[in-house]
Amino acid sequence: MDNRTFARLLEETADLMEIDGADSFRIRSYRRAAEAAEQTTLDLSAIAGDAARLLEIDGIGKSMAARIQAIAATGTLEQRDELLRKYGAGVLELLKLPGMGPKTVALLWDAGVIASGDSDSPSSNSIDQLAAAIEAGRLNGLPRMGAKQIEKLRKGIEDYRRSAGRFRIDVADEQARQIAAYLKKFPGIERVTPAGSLRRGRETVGDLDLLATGPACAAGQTGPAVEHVAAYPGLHDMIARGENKVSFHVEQGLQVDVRLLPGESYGAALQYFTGSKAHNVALRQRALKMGLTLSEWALAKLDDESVVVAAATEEEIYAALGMEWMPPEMRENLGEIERSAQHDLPRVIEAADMRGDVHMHTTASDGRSSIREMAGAALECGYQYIAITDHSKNLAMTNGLDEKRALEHIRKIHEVDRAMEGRLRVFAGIEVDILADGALDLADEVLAQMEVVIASVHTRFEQSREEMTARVLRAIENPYTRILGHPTGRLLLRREPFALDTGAVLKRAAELGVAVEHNAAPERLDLCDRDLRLAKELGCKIVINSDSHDARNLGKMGYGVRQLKRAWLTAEDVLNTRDAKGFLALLRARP
Ligand code: DGT
Ligand code: CA
Ligand code: CA
Ligand code: ZN
Repeated sequence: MDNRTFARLLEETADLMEIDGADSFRIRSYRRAAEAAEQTTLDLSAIAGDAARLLEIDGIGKSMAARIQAIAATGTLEQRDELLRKYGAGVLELLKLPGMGPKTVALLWDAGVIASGDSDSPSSNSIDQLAAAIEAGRLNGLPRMGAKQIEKLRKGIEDYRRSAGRFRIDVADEQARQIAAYLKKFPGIERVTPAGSLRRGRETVGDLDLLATGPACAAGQTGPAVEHVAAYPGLHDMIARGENKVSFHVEQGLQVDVRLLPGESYGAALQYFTGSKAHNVALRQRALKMGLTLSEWALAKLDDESVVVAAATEEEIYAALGMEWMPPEMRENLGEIERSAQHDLPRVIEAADMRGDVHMHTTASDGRSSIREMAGAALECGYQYIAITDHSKNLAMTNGLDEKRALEHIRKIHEVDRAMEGRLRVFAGIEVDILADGALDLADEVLAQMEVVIASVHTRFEQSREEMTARVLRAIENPYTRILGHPTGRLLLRREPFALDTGAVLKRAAELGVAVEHNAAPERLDLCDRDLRLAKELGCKIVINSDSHDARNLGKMGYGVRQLKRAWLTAEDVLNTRDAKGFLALLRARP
């Protein structure tokens, strides 16, 4: 069990206790313990047996150490399960709606808007109940439930239902890693590879497709291996169990399809289950024209399917079809099949091409690490430079910098830069807020001293398309703006992009020589793959950044690189694949 699971269970218990009106001091001890579990670098499940070591962690006292031991032993907390039985499993989902905290849930409970379902009711039960109550006007007149709040809830439910059932790429990735590690513990399972949308690097994943191979997966002998899959500790419920395929849900709700395959058809299966469906359909047509048939088992002769042409690796299959192997991110039938057949595929960017990361936050605003810690993490990534870009004062809740603090911060950044003695360049920068009218949040004289000025929208998302477009255009017209940060403001599965004429903004950014960002934080991935294609077509300068708020997050750049691959971008198209000097020169260049 990873620390995040401990943190989640403790946090959920705190939420449920708050709904239940428990003593606020006790609730706070759960939240502090959850925070501690999230922050600590110790592996909680590994040290759970040793109460003394748990007690050394800041924020964990005697009673919380006992709770952590209970979680390690049972995978859950009795307090939490008891409250879930009382309020219904759906209340945890209810808490995911924007503007919905434990206090509001308690209010809805007291008013009889939500009631606990029987134990086998679907988990979305509470959300359905709330939607029905809004529809029937039964929220009107409840305390703190003005028309605006009710409308916000209605919209929140709509968004939630649209994205329900999909999962962020980093969440799916982490699950895939955990399950693969477990599967490989079985002696006859040698290799586990994610396929489907996760392998193609899609920003969200519907279900997880995992392919397993090895001697234990040979045809007719899969019994014990299937047994092992079915015993996965993170399994929540079994969906279907056959000789070659086991489907189940993990506790977080994600569906997992594990397929057990003999080594000789592994390449064919990997190709087939990676998809996309559209890519596979076009590929099969090409095979037919060549007198071949392509299935999840093999590429074979059409007139005699027992004659296998290629099956063991993807490379052999594509080669037998007269094509080059291509990265899974490109397999969406958007021209890659034709280009590959002409041996004219672009060499798309790779994570190893990155030389720097120029958007990250420190403890000066809402980050959790120091400038030095960020620099240390950047060295581990093999980077040559970073830029420290904390928030500006308009974002008060992030402790954003005003002019005075910003100048002081520049000095500290330059200090670290000097201390790195050339091993890493540390640029002074800022993520300056774009105010409601498009003005930047800090004075020109201060911006003029920064090497990297990112301008971003963080407030007033509800503006009309005209207002928002004018606002962003004005911000990029500012001569100090070098990069437009997370241009559409979306939060995957949580907040739609704001209304914006993206085409007009990208076109103007290209004219002005202002770079546009692909923000690689897995909750953003903004610009999306389609807009990235457009940005390239329009001749925009493109930068990709991790937007890390913690030194441990710099590695998440990889999720963004995969979106760039999906957009067919090359290292050449991206500014921060250049060395420090080349990057700065390109960033400053005006057409
Ligand atoms: P997802 O799960 O919605 O994020 O997207 P995928 O692409 O992972 O879709 P999924 O899990 O339904 O199927 C995985 C791959 O298996 C898919 O990319 C292509 C292949 N596949 C599944 N069903 C079919 C089918 O009916 N025809 C073809 N040609 N391929 C299929
Ligand atoms: Ca899938
Ligand atoms: Ca699937
Ligand atoms: Zn931002």
